[in-house]
Amino acid sequence: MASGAPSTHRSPKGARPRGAQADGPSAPAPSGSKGSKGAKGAKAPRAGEGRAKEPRREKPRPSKARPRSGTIALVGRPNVGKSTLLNALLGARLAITSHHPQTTRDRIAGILTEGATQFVFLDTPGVHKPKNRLGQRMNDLATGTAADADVVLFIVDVGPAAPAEVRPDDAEALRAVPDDKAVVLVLNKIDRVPEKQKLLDVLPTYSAMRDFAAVVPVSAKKRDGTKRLLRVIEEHLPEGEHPYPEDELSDRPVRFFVSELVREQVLMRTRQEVPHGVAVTVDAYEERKKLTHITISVHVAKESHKGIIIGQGGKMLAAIGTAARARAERLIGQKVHLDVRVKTTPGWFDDAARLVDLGYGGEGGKPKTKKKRGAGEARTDRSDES
Ligand SMILES: Nc1nc2c(ncn2[C@@H]2O[C@H](COP(=O)(O)OP(=O)(O)OP(=O)(O)O)[C@@H](O)[C@H]2O)c(=O)[nH]1
Ligand SMILES: [Mg+2]
Repeated sequence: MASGAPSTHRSPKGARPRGAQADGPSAPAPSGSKGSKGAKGAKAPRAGEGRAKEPRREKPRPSKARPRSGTIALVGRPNVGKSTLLNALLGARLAITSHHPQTTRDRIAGILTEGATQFVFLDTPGVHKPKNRLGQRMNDLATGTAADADVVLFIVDVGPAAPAEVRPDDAEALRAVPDDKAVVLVLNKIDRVPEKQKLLDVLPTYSAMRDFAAVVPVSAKKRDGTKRLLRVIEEHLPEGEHPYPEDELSDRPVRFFVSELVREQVLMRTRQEVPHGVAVTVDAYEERKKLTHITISVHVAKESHKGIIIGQGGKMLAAIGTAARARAERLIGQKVHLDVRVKTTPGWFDDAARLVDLGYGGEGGKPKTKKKRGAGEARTDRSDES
């Protein structure tokens, strides 16, 4: 089942949620092209409403601190909780999560600005043994994101029995992280470890693999340990101007998140090979005064899967549409008319051209690079303005 990541009202770039509700997805937004065919409007979500204004810092820091900014890749094998952690760190339900492995298929930037520091988190697909072109692209995105980032959070799942040995697939995923990176080992799902003492036993196991910059135990689901993790990351971020406005939550457009909300409903409601064979595109996106009209296609890899998604008498498709629409309305802050169609696109995940059509081409959402301050270049803080 899709897990309930922490939710807030920060919304993707450009989306200004009105009437923020307690469990609404937040809206951010990066650059990707997924589902963009024929879609108009729908910029990326922004922070700025609701929780975005809540104080997040544990202790106040000097306002004249030099600006820091950097990219932080969340990397690990599938299902360890990368996307749940992204949402917890942002305080916003940005990325979809589910108990199915390979839920995340793209790089998704989540931006958090706290005082002088801007964190640009990059959620990535889980590193796994690829079975098709889509899987290979997902791995490439994870590896490429780790290679380009300033800091890597390498996430492992330690619940319910803290492991005495490193899982081979964790070790394999860690090989995707270049040696010269500052890597923070994040031990996730500690809420599932009844004997916390066992976590200490895990340390030598993982430390033998690599010289980690720090080891931080967290529960992404309970948002336990995330503040400490932010402070640890901050120490490793370089000085530099913030590449994004401070209220921006992501660089993906709202329509990307709408397509993900529909895919999340499919993940929640279907099993076995069906969720893995589904792609979602936005065919039309039209903002009107009081209503946003969105036309979505759910692409299935096999004709037999079409019937499963539609369900008896169309019940399944109706349920998917109703639930996704409710979330989309919270995201956009406006009434939404959501038209969901199902199409069979055989073997799309192994077809290079179809992958591009379905939004899985290129490099995914590539984060902006920060403007680094050169020697002698003016600072932009208040002391220079006076
Ligand atoms: N108990 C517990 N469950 C968690 C925690 N973090 C994540 N989960 C659950 O683990 C499952 C996978 O979470 P995701 O965030 O989708 O994992 P992921 O690493 O992004 O997975 P992929 O996108 O498939 O690579 C979901 O069912 C989450 O609810 C945690 O701290 N504690
Ligand atoms: Mg994920």
